[in-house]
Amino acid sequence: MKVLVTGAAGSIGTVVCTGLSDRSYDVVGLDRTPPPHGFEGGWFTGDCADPDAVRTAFSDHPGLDAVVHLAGYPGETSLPEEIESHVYTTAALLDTMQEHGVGRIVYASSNHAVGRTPREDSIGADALPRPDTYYGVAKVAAEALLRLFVDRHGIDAIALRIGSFQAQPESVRQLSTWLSHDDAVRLVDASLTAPDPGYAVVYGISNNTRAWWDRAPGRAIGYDPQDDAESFADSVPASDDDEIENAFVGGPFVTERFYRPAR
Ligand code: 15L
Repeated sequence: MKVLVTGAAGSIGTVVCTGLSDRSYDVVGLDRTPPPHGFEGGWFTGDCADPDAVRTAFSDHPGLDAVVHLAGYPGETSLPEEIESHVYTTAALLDTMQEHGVGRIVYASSNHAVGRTPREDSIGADALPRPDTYYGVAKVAAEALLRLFVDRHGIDAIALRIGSFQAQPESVRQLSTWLSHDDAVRLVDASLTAPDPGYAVVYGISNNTRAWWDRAPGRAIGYDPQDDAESFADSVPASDDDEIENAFVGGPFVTERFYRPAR
C-alpha cells in the first residue's frame, strides 16, 4: 500500500514512517523540511496548508492509496494559526484526495478536541466536542471536515484522538493517556487496513491499566495495543499539578495559562 505521510519529519511522523516502512508500506513523506537522515521512501518538501503544493505532491507521487495526516502545530497558539495548521491542511488534502481518487485518510486528531470534558471512568468516541483550547477547536473543525467528506464522497476517515505520544510516560496523567511509539505504529497500521471503517473516532492510547478512554472503537478497527504505562509507574514523580491535570481530559490545557483572546 502506498501512503502519503504528512508531518513526516515530526516526532510522530518519524516513528510512524519507519514503522510503516518496516511493515512493507510504500511510504512517501511530506514535510516543510527535507527528509531526516536515513529516511527510506519518497519525499516531498512543501507545506500542506498550500493546496498547490499538495497537488504537486500527489502528481509527483502517483498511485497513492491513503493519506496519514500528522502535520500540524502540536500545541496552543493563535486561533488563525490553529485553523491554518489543522483545518486548511486537512481541507487541501481532502480536496486533492478527491481529485486523485484516494479513498482513505488517517488523521492525527487529539484528546484536546474533548479536553474540557470532566474525567469519567470511560469516555466514548461519541463524546460531544468540548475543546479546551483553540488547538482543540481546530481539531474539532478538522474532524467535522473529515465527516463531511465521508458523507459527501464515501471515503474512509479515521480520526485518532491521540493522548500523550512519548517514549515513556512522564506524569501521573500520562499513566492514563500514554501512547507508546510501537503502539502508535500499530494504531496507524490498523487504521490503514481496517475494512470499510467509514468515519471512525478512535482514542490513541496504549493498553494502559489506568486508561479512562473507551478502547472499544480501537478494537473495532483491529487496534491491539501491547504497551502499558503502568510498567513506568514507579519512576513517574507525583506533582502539585496532578489534581488539575486529572480533573479534565485535556489535563494542563484546561488551565488559565492557556487562555488568550480569540482575535
Ligand atoms: C496533544 O494533542 C498535544 O499535541 C501534545 O502537546 C500533548 O498536549 C498531548 O496532546 C497530551 O494531551 O498529552
